[in-house]
This record gives sequence, C-alpha cells and structure tokens, in this order.
Amino acid sequence: MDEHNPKRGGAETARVDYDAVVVGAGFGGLYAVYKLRELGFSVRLFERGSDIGGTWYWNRYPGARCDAPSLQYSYEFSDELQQEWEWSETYASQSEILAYLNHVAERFELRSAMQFETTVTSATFDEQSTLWRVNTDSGDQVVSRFCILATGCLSTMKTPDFPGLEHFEGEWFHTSNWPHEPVDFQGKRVGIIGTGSTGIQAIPVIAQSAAHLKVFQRTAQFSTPARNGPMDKAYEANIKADYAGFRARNYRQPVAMDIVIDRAAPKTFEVSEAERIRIYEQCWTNGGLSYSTAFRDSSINRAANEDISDFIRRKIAEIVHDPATASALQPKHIYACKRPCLDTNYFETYNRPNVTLVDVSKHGVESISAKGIIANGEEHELDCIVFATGFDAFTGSLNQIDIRGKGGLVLSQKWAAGPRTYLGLCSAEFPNLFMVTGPGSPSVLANMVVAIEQHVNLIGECLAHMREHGYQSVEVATEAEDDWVEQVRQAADRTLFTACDNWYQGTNIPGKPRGFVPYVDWPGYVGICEAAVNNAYRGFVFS
Ligand code: NA7
Repeated sequence: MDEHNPKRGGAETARVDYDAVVVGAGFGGLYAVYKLRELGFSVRLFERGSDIGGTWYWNRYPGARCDAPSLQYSYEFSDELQQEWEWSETYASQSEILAYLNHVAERFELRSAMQFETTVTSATFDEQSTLWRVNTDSGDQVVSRFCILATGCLSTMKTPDFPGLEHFEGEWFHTSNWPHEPVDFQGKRVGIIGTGSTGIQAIPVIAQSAAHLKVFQRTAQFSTPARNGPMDKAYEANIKADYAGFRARNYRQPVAMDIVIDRAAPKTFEVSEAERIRIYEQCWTNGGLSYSTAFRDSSINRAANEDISDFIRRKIAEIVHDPATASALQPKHIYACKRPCLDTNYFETYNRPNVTLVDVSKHGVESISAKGIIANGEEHELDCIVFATGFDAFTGSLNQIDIRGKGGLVLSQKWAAGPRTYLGLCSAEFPNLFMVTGPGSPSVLANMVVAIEQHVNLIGECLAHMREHGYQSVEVATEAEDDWVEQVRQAADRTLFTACDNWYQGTNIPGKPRGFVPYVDWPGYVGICEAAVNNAYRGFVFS
C-alpha cells in the first residue's frame, strides 16, 4: 500500500515519492498515517526509535505513567477501538500505553508505512515544484508534497551537562532514554537529580528497591495524590455506554478532559475559611487535577491560588515526619505557575529510612566525581545516578532538523527569538509543512491525544481541500502569523503561568529565549480553528 509511489507532480516532471512524509511514530504520527490513508493519500513515516510509541517508547523509567485518565488519554477516531480496549488502571502505566499503541498499529495496519531507526536530518522545500525533499541519516532521499512533523512536545531530553560526569565510575541514566531491559537498583546507592513530574513518579518506585536513594532537589514542587488504582469497571461500562457523548462533552472543556469549571461555583473568598478547607480536603481525597477547579477563580486569581498553595504546603508538613525535610519540600512558588504533578506516595517516601533529601536550592549540583555527586561542598558516594532533568520542550526536536523553506530560510533561524506559527500548525515561508501540536497550539495544556486528533483532522481536511481544488501549495500569511503570535502571548499573560520559571517558557534550557509557547484556552482555540476553516481557510494562502 505504501510502497514507493512514483507519481508525476502537478509541476511538470518532478518526481514525487509520497503525498506526505510524517516524522515521528508517537500518538501523532500513528494517527496521521491512519487519517491520511483513509483520505487516500500515500504516506511514509520516519522514526528515530526502533519501534512505535514516541514519548511512551522512550520514557520507560520506573513509575512512568500518564497524568491524564486512561479512558480519556486514548484515541476516539474509532468507536470499535475505544470499546474493545480495556485499561487496567485509572491512569495507565507506560507499558500499558505502549501495548495500546502497538494494538492500534496492528489493528489498522499502520506499520507498513513506517521506517524505524531513521532520523530525519533535513527537509528542503523546492519552490519550483512546491515539493519537500526529505533526507535521513539512513541515506533516504524522499520527495513528497507535504511534510508533517509529529515530533512531539517533550521528545528532546535536556542532556545532563554536569561537569565531571564523564569521570563517574558508576552507571547513569536519563529517564527519557531509559534502557529497554530492567534496571536493578537492589543493593545500590542511587542518586536522582530532578523533582518535576518525572522525578516525582520515579522516586517512590526506585526507593522501594534501592539500598539508599538520595534526591537532589533544586526546586521543591507541588504534587497531589493521583489516586490511581484498578479501573472501576462500573465507571468504565458507564462511559462506554455513551463514549461519543463523553468525548463530546469533554471536547469543550478547558483542557479537553472531564475537568469542568462550574461557572456558577463561588469564587474562593466568597466562602468561609472552613468551607475552603472542606473543599480542598475533598480535592485531596478525590485526587487528580481537581485543585484547578476547586473554585471558579482557583487558576486565575493569585490570592486564590496562594490559598491552595498554603493548603498543600500544610499537607506536606503533615505527611513528612522530619520537619527540616518537610520544610525543604514545601514549594516557594504558587501552585498554578508550574505544571501540576500527580503522585502515588511521593511525600510519604521521604519517611523511609533509605531516602534522603539533599536540598541543592542554594548552589545547585556542583559537579560529578568518579564516586558520586558533589553538592553543598560534600561528596555523596553513589553507584547509580538518575537524571530526571526534563526536556527542551516544544521546539527542541523541530530545531534539530535542518528545515529550509522559501528562499532557503532555516526554520531554527527564523525561530531564533522564539517560535512563530499560525495556530501552531504552520509557519510562514514554509509551504506544505505542518506541525502536529506545534508551538503556539494548546498541546500540553490540553489532553494531548484529543489535541493530536484535532490537528491531524485539520491537516487531513486541508489536504483533501487542496486536492479537490487542484492546489499545489498552502502557506500561512505573515500577518496571520504575527497576529497569532501576539494572541498566544496575550492569552498567557491572562494566567498565572508566567508568575514563575517553567518549561512552558523555555526557562529550563540555558540560552533559550524566554517566551510562553503553548496557547492557553483549548475551547477558544478549537473555535478559532473552526472559524478559520469555515471562512475559506482564513490566514492560509493556497496556490
Ligand atoms: P521538568 O518538569 O522540567 O523537571 C525537571 C527537574 O529537573 C526539575 O526539578 C529541575 O529543577 C531539575 N533540574 C534540571 N536541571 C537541573 C540541574 N542542572 N540541576 C539540578 N536540577 C535540575 O521535567 P519532567 O521530566 O519532570 O517533566 C516534564 C513533563 O513531562 C511533565 O510536566 C509531564 O507533562 C511530562 P528546577 O525546577 O529547574 O530547579
């Protein structure tokens, strides 16, 4: 079906191997292959990993788990698929999500379009033929009408650059490049650097087997219980009885999930302190991301958010027995300015005799020696080091590819001061190039799978529209892009996200320009996309 597909492009005799090249075999790439084939387009997918999965292929660290509920963090394009697949837990583990994606690939025969262990190194737009020439590190040179980058928002790891790492005599791992065979921490002295979502998931699990675990914490994080557990079969049956209705309701919610802000609910300080505590306790018991909707203004009003932050800080102090450790674990920032973490026994883990918190907030990790980590002027001897140090988010993977558009313009150079896109889908001067959940789209601020399906559907419909009208190329108008970049900035400024450093703004990567990347407001975004399409693809120029 997707064998080499020589065709004549509209522009005279140019060779066209495929209608579209897709980069990346995660949720986005898999669905792009499915959708484009459904629409009758030929497609070739390149993936640098040795198999499918994207994020869920690479992040195999102990405790890796999705922080969106499984019944929602899954495709909805096929009702048969969503009816037949059974999730074993409320929040799926990495291995179960990978099994799901394998099932999807088999069920819809997607693998024949894919080439693994192949990194796309460059993509060059030929203005005359309006075709993309895609090169890979395996020596492929493929010509396609469209290039679709499904490279993921968190797929380029922040490489550990601690001085002295090369001299470390033990083993070290990065959580997002975890070995495929199990890592045995039994009897080992383990150090972990990083207490974001990843570290917070890994720490309780590693602590169960390590002889001793030292956590090197630069910034204390808020985390609340996920309340993960076996799937409630009655709940699942209830959802599956009307899955389409469940999906449709969630689609218009703030993060495309079953997290609803009750517009009739009171604001935080309209109720008594006792009532506020009662509601926060309820959120703690319910688990998940309930704090963002505790009150109508919980996520947008600073004083309201400080109230939640104080409550969680008190919870940390109640859970953690050692007062100095508890104090170091209490975040200084406010809850809503960083991505909220969900955990299973994270703070409880610090009560274990084999776990020590090393507060490096003053001077950071100084260096790494042959024997371990040097922090606060002290050498901590270790057998293994785990780096849970995060990602060069949003643009990291895109900027690694040498992408050249009109006039030889290089995408990473165009984006030197920060990414510029229209709707997070396309960038001006780069015709026929699409991004799935690219910079400037809601992406990580929505249910990623829903965001991916929305983007791929839009791309697919655009390609079909072009075929119908005989168009060879589509690009975005510079004014539309300029306007969108400004809208992304203004939307972020209305939130509390900009109140502290976070990877949404690129501040975790030294030298990266500071700027809020994702578009805040999923329902608004969906409306804007629909209006653009319904208004003759407003902002897009076809030729
Ligand atoms: P994050 O959230 O970026 O967390 C990275 C952690 O690593 C964070 O605690 C950082 O501390 C720490 N870090 C990074 N570099 C250093 C250095 N040089 N020294 C000490 N500590 C460091 O990444 P995650 O993988 O946890 O999560 C990313 C997303 O993936 C998550 O939100 C989910 O959506 C899935 P810092 O805060 O910078 O002081």
